[in-house]
Amino acid sequence: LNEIFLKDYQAPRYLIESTDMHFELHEQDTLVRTRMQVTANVDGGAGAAFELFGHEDVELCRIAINDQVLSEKDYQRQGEKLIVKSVPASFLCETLTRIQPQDNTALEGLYKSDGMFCTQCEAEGFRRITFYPDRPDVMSVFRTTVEADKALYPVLLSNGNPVEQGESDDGRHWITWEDPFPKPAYLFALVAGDLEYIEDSYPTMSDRDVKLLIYGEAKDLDKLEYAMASLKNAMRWDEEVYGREYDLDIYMIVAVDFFNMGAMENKGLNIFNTSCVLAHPKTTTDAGFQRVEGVVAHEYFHNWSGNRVTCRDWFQLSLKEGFTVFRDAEFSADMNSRTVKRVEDVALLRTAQFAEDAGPMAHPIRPASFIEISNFYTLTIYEKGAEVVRMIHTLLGEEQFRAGSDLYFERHDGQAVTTDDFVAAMEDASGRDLSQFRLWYSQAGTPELKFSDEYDPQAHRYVLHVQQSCPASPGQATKEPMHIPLAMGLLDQQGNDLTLVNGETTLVLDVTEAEQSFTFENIQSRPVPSLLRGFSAPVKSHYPYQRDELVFLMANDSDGFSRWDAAQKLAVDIMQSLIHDHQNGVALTLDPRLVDAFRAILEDSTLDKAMVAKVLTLPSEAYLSELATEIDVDAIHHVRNFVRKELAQGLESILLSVYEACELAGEYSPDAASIARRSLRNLCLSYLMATEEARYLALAEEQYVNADNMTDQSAALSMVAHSRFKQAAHKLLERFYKQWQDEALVVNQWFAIQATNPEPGTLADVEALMQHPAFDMKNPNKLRALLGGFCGQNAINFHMADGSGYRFLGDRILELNKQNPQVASRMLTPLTRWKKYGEARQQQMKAQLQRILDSDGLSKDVYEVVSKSLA
Ligand code: HT7
Ligand code: ZN
Repeated sequence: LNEIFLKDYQAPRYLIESTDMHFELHEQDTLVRTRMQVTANVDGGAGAAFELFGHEDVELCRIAINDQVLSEKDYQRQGEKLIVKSVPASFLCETLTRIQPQDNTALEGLYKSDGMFCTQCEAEGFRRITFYPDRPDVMSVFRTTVEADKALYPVLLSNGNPVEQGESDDGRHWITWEDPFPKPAYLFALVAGDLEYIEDSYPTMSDRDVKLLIYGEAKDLDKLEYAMASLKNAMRWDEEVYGREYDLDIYMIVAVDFFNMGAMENKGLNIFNTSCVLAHPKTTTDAGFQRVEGVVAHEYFHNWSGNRVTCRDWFQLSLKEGFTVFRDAEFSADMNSRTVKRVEDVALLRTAQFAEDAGPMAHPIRPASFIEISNFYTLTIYEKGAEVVRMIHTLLGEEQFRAGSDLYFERHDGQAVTTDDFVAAMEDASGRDLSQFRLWYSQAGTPELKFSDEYDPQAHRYVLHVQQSCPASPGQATKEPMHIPLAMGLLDQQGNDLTLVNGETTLVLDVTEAEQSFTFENIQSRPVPSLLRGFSAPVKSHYPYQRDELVFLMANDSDGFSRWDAAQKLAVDIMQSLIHDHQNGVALTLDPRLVDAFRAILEDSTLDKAMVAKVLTLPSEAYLSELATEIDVDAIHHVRNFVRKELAQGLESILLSVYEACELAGEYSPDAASIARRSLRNLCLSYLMATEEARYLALAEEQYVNADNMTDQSAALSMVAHSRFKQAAHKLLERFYKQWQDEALVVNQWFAIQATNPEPGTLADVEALMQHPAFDMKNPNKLRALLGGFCGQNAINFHMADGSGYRFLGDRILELNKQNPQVASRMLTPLTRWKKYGEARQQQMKAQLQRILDSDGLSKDVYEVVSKSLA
């Protein structure tokens, strides 16, 4: 299968000045007429062949150049390419294609979700609609007419502004939309359905009124307000923080139930997975509310970082995604608690992105090659990409970063550019040399920093030594030293920050060499270093902390993130020793320092409750697995449960009193303070449930019954469902389903809670649930809940020693491969990490990968992941 390389990039030979489309939507055959006004690119297009892309499922009924219908001898088909050999320097190209959206289960291109037509064109979905130069550096204005049956599809939408409409006697109607901003085809969108909407307006900074419309099914109309409020907050924030104003007169969001990812930033017409837009206290958890706020903002921010300035080619994906994730993270930090947001993002990065960086699909944030671009919508491109932008922000400071961003938008508005252009704008605006920093874009793998230090009491001198390295990754055996911004401080014996330079207590050191030392003078006693404050770089850091020093940092570090990190390090250190003990048959005893440190935090009522909940949450099994050289699934699970139970028994009375103290009166609100109370309260309850005492089962049941919101209800349900109280679990799960069977997103939570049950027998439950009438193999949200929950978030069951979890996933991938290749290849991830398991598991995991590789008709998506993970 074809591998595509960044080094082979060539500018397009022809550009499209304007595109006029006509969609005739039908229940069986949909007809698409496309008229493109084409001109040779200044870079020497004239005389060259004209290249279009079209998927094999698209039937080409007609193609004409300047009214001359082409016959098959006038063009060549090479895979997805259609090459017209001879064209003039400027011409009109017209095509007519026939497609079957109703049979499109891949959910790329034009498809149907619950009876409504919708599109997903990023990255290469447009070629499943029509033949077109479907590449992001070909930008065109679009005029789109959508025509359909009026009764079935009263709402007809596309990008831009509606300009004309009409209807015919046969019950059909049409609307024409015009988008004045040139855009690549991946930002094209169309929706047709029986939809209702809520409406609002937003006065921009230059006092233009923008009409805001959020569309959904009638039954979901009461769940759209939070997305609307989030949208308006995002619009205001982008004006205030980046000086970016919205450009069209109308901004639309449509909620659809069948969607491969979270949402899509199509110009003026975002299409959202219902899971990222619908929010109501009764059906949505606090995490769900925050996700809606974050994703709505993310898609909105793309209007500048993605749409006005887009990517030259798909190797530059992180140009828009890394920058936009950085922007949405800062927005969420400003709307809620900054430290909590940072902790959540770092936990995700260190657990899942670091694992990706160490796995067979590891790639730099600007990959050098790919077989299927859909496989590169990864945590590396998004989350590590955002960390790279954050590092530039750290190096330049707020003001110069803003100057760099202004210059980037001004220089490249309306263009398709590269990550290098982004870095160049940051350099030019700040005068800072980022040449070594650019290695972050080309080198894969997680760099490691190894620290040591020495203190000279006579000279009052402290020296911090640092060595950097980066492990080999596919195709990159050796790495050059990177430019790593290291934010750090020093604490004196009393726990106060030392003033280091210019009154600063936190310095950003430039780590640029393989080995480097930093000297600090006038240090009166041996300090405790606080390293990588705020997680200033996406690296692993190793300093030989004593447990007492970590307890000290937990209590005293002035950086909230670092206090949490110290707690994580302490818990990791303790759990890693216990795992070792367990493996060697040594009886387990918990270091009392962990219990004492946790008690001190629970007793301090002045602390931010959200942070207390974060600090008291033990590192996940997934994080412990990422840190392990060889993953011992059973030992990790056993030890984490042991520590939870010991903590719960040691802290029982304070846990109960904090649980009671955190009860909230009054109406549900998703504000930061209320979310904090609920999260701490539910954390306390989960510890209490870990004692396995019946009185806490009763408490969880009481919470379930009294809950007026989904956060408390589903937290209680999952604690009971994952407990050894089988009967109670069964009863509550039934009751929950009965109550919520008509709410698809809540039923998905019900699937996920059952799929992640760590108790034995879950595989059989999951197999049974796949036959449940509410399950639908074609719906990605349901697949993610049930299959994703079991294979990706239930290690103890997925990795059962008899290999049944692996066989189950292998079977499902083979089923999904044709039906939805993008989802199939994502679901494969847990099998690809076989190298970190013991020999027996490795063999079984590889056998499943091989079985998939040997099967006929593999999609590019699945083929790329399976073949690379077996290489
Ligand atoms: N830019 C969007 C990407 C996306 C996507 C990619 C592949 C297949 C389906 C997809 N749906 C959306 C999402 C975003 O980052 O905003
Ligand atoms: Zn994005």
